[in-house]
Amino acid sequence: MQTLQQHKANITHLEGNLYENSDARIAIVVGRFNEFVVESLVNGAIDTLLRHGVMGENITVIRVPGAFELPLAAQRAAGSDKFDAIIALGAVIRGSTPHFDYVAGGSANGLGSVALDYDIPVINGIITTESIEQAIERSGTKAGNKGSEAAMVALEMIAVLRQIEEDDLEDDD
Ligand code: INI
Repeated sequence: MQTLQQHKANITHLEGNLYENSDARIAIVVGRFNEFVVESLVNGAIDTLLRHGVMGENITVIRVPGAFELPLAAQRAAGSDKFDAIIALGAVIRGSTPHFDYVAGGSANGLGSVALDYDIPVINGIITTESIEQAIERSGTKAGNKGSEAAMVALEMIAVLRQIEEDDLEDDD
């Protein structure tokens, strides 16, 4: 009979790395609304992807009017079979919209559905804040850059999904 320690040693652990990305194909869908903030997210995401070995020719940036349009653009990108992950970037600021909850909730729910319907990582890099100041903080100042974080999440998800697939293939052998 195996001991608890032996069972523990036999557990399979899968976790994505961030360094084997030269073939990763990424779509960045961008809601232009609050462009001043959003462009910093786009720059952060692109910078992080390139620094982690993603090739410029494998990155496509798709711009739409606002965050509410992001799920449809993400869905089209997912259906094209041209991408391994989709990063959605936008900024929904409560101060500037009475329908904040609809825009923020609609875009987040829609992106989640695309991920599950199309079996592809769709990363929610939409910042939702009370004020413009908070949005600025999350787009490359005090509180980091949400675009950059979203890019890392995309790379990790691509890697871990590949590992799950490879692990599955090994089981079939
Ligand atoms: N879109 C945003 O991305 N952020 C916002 O803060 C915002 N505000 O304030 O309304 C916003 N509205 C536009 C929305 O995303 C759609 O483009 C619009 O409703 C047309 O469908």
